[in-house]
Formats: sequence, structure tokens, C-alpha cells
Amino acid sequence: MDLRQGIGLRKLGKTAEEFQQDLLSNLYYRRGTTVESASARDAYETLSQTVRDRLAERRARTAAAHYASNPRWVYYLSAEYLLGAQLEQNLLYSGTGEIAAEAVKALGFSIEDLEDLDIEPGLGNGGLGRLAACLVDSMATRDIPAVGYGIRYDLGIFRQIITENGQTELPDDWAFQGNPWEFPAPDDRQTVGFYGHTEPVPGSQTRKVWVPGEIVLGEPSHMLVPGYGTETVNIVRLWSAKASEASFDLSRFSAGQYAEAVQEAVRAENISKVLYPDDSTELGRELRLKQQYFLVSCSLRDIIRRFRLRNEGWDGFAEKTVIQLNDTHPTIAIAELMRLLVDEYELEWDRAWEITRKTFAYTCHTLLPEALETWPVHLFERLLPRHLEIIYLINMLFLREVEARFPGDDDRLRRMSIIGEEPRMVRMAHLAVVGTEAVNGVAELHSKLLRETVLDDFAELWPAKFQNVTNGISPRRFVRIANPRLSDLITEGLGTDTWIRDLERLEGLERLADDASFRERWQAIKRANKVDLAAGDPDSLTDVMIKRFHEYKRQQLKVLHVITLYHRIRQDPGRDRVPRTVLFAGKAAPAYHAAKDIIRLIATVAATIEKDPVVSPYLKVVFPSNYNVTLAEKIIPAADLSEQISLAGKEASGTGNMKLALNGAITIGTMDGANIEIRARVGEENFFLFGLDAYEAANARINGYFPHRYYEHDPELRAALDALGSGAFGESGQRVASSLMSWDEYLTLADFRSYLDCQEQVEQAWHDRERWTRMSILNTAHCGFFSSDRTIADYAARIWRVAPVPVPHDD
Ligand code: F58
Repeated sequence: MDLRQGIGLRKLGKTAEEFQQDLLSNLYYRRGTTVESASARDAYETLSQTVRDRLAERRARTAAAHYASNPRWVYYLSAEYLLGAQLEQNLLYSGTGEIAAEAVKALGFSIEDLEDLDIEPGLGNGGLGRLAACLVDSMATRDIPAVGYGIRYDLGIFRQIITENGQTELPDDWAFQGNPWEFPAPDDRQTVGFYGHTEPVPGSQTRKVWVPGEIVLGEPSHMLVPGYGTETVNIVRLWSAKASEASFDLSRFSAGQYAEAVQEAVRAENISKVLYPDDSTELGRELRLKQQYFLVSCSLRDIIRRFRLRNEGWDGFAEKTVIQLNDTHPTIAIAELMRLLVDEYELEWDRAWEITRKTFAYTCHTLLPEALETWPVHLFERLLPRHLEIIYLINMLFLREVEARFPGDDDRLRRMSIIGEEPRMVRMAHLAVVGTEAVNGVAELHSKLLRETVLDDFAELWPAKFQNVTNGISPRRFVRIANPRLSDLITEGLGTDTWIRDLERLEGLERLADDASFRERWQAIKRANKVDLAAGDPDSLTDVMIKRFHEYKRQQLKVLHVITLYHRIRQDPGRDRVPRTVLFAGKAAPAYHAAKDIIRLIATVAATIEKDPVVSPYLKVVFPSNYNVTLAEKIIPAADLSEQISLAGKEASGTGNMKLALNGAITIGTMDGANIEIRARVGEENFFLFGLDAYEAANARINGYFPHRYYEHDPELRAALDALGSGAFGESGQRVASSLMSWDEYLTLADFRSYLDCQEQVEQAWHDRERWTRMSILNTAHCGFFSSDRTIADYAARIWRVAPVPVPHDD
């Protein structure tokens, strides 16, 4: 099938000459310049367009195949996507890497120069946003008809600068120079209402008319999401808020009141201005709820528009549509679909509810009670009056159902209600469980704890609704692209590159772990990656902790370890030691002061060690600024040791743990999140385990937890905390110490000794380099399960019940 034939367009060529021709033609016609005067930016833009054209062609064929088969669709709703840089990915997925490299050479540039100009859209905070990106990659790779919906924030996650003073935040105007990868689609613009009031509809019990007080436009543009080794190209559709024409006040402008004239328009466009980097402030809650409703309202109308292209009525809607809610951020979609069906399309409530419930599924990503979203009822009432009425009705009918199952259990009704009392809050997680067909956690332990703790009442009521789908990561981005040397060795060792699409094939490396020459090459690659990273001595143990800064993740435990090593070296300088480079990277929410104190403390510790000639030959602490997907791709291939040291029962899954293990880093970790599944697969002898388990941790306070006792009984811990308390590492250090000594929410002191002992085992293993390399190879060999292709296969089979729709080749 070649769609171009019908319209007389030529096929884009596959040879280097043809690619170069297209490049030159794009340079001339689209960029308006010539080879002689082309700047690096001209070359970058032109290369991007030339690559994009090849994917656009596949996109057109994908859309045609989807239209023809009228399939069941997956719509992934997510407030965040951390897609990473696009050029290298799209070169790989379009199979043009080599011919493109040749062609840009003719323009006088190297592809690496141009890749440096390819800015990643930082439209997410951390794991949740990156997971969304890995999942859309794998949906395309598995030929699943899918659209990802999100928000096109003007400013992504802040740019971070680390100095001795800790973290500074700068705005991330990621598309300042344009974004060659996106396709604006202004024709598919939507209109979104906010505020206002509702009016009854005569003769109807359930229908209402909502008269909004503010109207905002949502303008979509999309990014291409190619599958690897297949023809499918799906899209991620991102909405930008645009003021309507009516919001510009011409008369005020004419009167010279320029600021007032655009006031309303500015307010409207603020909706997609900035990504919330924050889960810890009360500020801006209204704007955040506005963002969520904006995403949901635009996306649902777009989904219905797409459904209408091939279908009539509503009977088939839930059969043709599944909408996956990425955490509770898009959960207002449940009330919005009810509103559209009941108020606008005039369906009976019960029928609308049946359709709605069948359409949605919900993924939870947390266990922290403070991370479960709630909204003040009065805010909802003002911003989304009709939605609140609908939620009240959903809640009333739901509580009736509970009452019928558990008569007279008022306490249970209170616990399960979608509306919490005193203060009155809308509990989004409850709405998400009530209004969906399936609920899943993101790792075995997480799903189990959801059923046993946070959502226990719901699991008792609807046991079949609760499932586990363990997270995964894209092997393309995090192995093939990030670590080309290792990828080539794996391909050579396995005799095929099919592992890139079928990651469990890495099992074939197991036998090579016994091959001394293979081990030698494996080790040489790790070393070369460390040289590239240039973070420290490539022969030192590269010990990495890369993730968002949060007290539950316990970067502070790692700092206590570093300070203890520092003390040991100073006390016994002559002893032979394992040289270590400890690398931290990650951002803290700007208002999360305790996390920022830990960052500042690390910067101070790093500087102190650097200045100390006795310690610095053995220990170095580095903290590169601005951790993002691009930086992760550089650090991960160079890591020897992966720090996954959260307090057990707090990290839902983790995905950095998977990326590091797949690149041959060995994990030191607790029995938390997906660590447990990694350990089960790689074998306990290839994993450094320490610390309390989730049940011990949950019981610690009940049994009486006094951090001070650990301080008293452990001289090394005492020395580390005393050093912090003395102010030797600044005021941030003092605050960290006092928080640990007084309450220690995440049981850092309880796990300290076990962690230090475990680090001794790490050093013993490191001394035996053959053993270490074997462990490293076996980590890679046994982690194929953690491919997001497997995650998607799980969602497709058990939650979505969708089948792939292959897209025909064009030859
Ligand atoms: C993360 N959540 C989990 N939330 O912490 C991690 O264990 C898991 O592997 C990952 O999701 C994917 O399932 C997460 O990243 C956020 O970033 C929130 C976004 C909204 C503001 C508050 C933080």
C-alpha cells in the first residue's frame, strides 16, 4: 500500500543519495537557504524535517489502516510526558541513522553536533511522566491503535542549577527556538468552559444545563510516536490553552489600558503555561485543577469526534474505547463523560454510567497518603459546578451499593465516600476506583499494599477490579540508544538484534557470563562509558543515585554513608580502599524545603571532600545539574552500583532501578517496589539487599520507634550525625540531622547499620572483578521482563482487551 501513488507523490528514497537530495531540497525550500550559508541550526531543522517526513509517511499509512479496521482504541490520558530528545530516537526508528549521518557530513556537520541542538520537551516531573513516554513507545511497537493525550506546557520542568548553595530553579522555555517534531492541528481546536452556574432542565431529573462563566480554547498539536521494527506511527496529542477572540478587550486597548485589555486572555493562556513541579504547596491549586479539567475536556471531545468518524450512536462506544487514567490527575474525566452523555447527548443516567464505567481504567502510582489527590468542595463548586453535582449523584448511588452489601456500617460509608468530611474534600482516588472497570498498581508489592491498605475497603467490595501491572522501560531508549557499545556487544553475543523488540532474549547472555573474553569486553565497555561520562576516575566504583529528591527515597541515608566513609578514611588514611565516585542527580520540588536541604548538604559534603587531600583520592561526590532524560541516558550506561534505598513500602515501583540493572549496574536496595521483582529475577546472589521490609517498617512506630536509640548505640552513626549537628556541613546539614534525630519519618537511622554492612559486601564483590562482571552480565541477562513492551502486553491482554492492528508495508 502506497498512499502517495494515488496523489502522484514520489516515494521517499532509502539510499544515502536520495536522503541527501531530500535534505538539500528541504534546506532550500523549507529553510530558504543553501549549503554554503547553512548554520548548525539550519542543518538541525532540515535534518529533523527530512527524518520527520519519513515518519509522516508511515503515520499516514497507520491512520489509513486504523480507519479501515475501525478498531478498539486505547486513549492514554496523562498530565505528564517526559518524551526525551527526539532526533536520535527518530533516526533509529526510521532506520535512517547511517544515511543521515552521511548526508549531514556533506553539509559540513556531524550528527552529534546536531543532536546537541535537539532539546527534550520536559513535560513531566519524574517516573510517572517517563513511564507515560515508555508506554506510548511500546504501544506503537506492539501495533496497538492508541493516542496519548497531554498538555503542551510552555514551560516544562524547571532547569536546575547546582552550586554550593544547593538548587536554583530557572524557567525551561523548551520550545523557544521552535520544535521541529510537532504538527499543529488548529482545525481540531476545542472549547472548554469553567465557572458559571447550572440550570434545571424542565421535565428531567438528571439533566442540567451548565452555563460556564469563562471560555478557553484548546489547540492541539501532536508529536509522532513511531513503533520500533514495525510500520505503526501513533501520536501524542498535546493541548495548548488559547484565549478566544472575545477575551481581548478592544475598547480598553483603544483607551490605552494595555494591561487590562489582555488580562482575560493572559488568564486563559496561563492554563498551559507551566508544568507543576510541586506536590507540596497549597498555592495554585485552582490553576492545577483547571489544567486537569482542560486536558480532560479537550481530550474527551476529541475522542468522541474520532469515534464518530466510523461509528454512530453510543452502543459501541465502550466496546471501541478504553481510556487509561495515568494516576488521578485526569480523573475528572469520569464526571465529564457523564456530563457529556447525560446533559449534552441526553442519555439516561444509568446507561451513561454503564458506558462510563466500562470505558475507564485507572493506574495508581503512589502509596503515600499525602500524594492522594483531594480538592476542596468549595473550589470544585466554583470552578466546575456541574461536575460537583454529578459527583454527588455518583457518590449517593455508590454509597447505596455499599450500604446494601454492608448494612449499618456507617464507618465504612464514611471511609469510602467520594466526599470526605471536615474539611469537605473531593477524593479523586475514590472517584477513580468507583468510575472505572479496572484499577492497577505498578509493581507486585505496590498492588498488594494498595489492596491491603490505601484501597482495602474497595478491594473488599470489588476484588476482581484490582490488578497488578508491573512497570517497564523502553529498551530502545535506555539500552540501544543510551548504550550503543553494550548494545553492539549484546547483538554480537546473541547473534541477532531481535532482543531490542523481544527483551527476554537477553537470557541468552547467561552462558556468556562464563566466557572470560566476553567478560573482559563487557568490563571494557563499562569503563569506556565512564570515560565518556567524565564524572570521576573511570576505575573507581561508580555509585549512582539518580531520581527525584524526596525524603522517602532517602538520599539522606546515602549522605550518612558518604560521611561515614569520609570519617573512616580520615581515621585510617593508610588503608587500602575501594575508590568510589558517588554520583547524585535529581530535582527537588521548589517548595519542598527538606529535600532542598538534602541537596545543599550533598553539595557541601562534595566540596569538603574535594578539598581534603587525604580523602579525595578515595572518595569523590559529584552532582551534575539538571537531571533529565538526556542526562539519564549518559549516566545510566556508566553506573556500577544502583542505589534503590527507599524505605520499604513507599516507592510504588521505581523505573530507574530497571534501567540501571539492564545496563549492568548491580542494585543495592530495599525490599521495595520493583526492587523485589528485580531481585527475584537476577537472583539474590546478584543483588545487595538490606533493611526493613514493608511490614517491619509499617510496624516500627507501633512498636515504639526512637531514632535517638540508634544514635546512642552506633558510634559511626553518632559521629556522622554529630558532624552534621556541629555545623561542619552547614546549616542544611544541621536541619537534616535534627529532623533525623527527632522524628525520622522514613526510618533512616533504623536502616543505617544494615545499609553500611551491605556496602561492605559491595566492596568485597568489587575486589573480585571477575565476580563483579559476572554479576553485572547476569543482571542484564535476567531483566528482560522489565521491557515496557511486556508491560503493554499485560495491559492489552488483562485490562484493555485490545488486539494489534498491523500497518501494511509500502513495498
Ligand atoms: C512515580 N510517581 C512513583 N509521581 O513514585 C514511582 O515509584 C513509579 O515507578 C512511577 O511513578 C511510575 O509508576 C511519580 O513520578 C509524580 O511525579 C507526581 C506527579 C504529580 C505531582 C506530584 C508528583
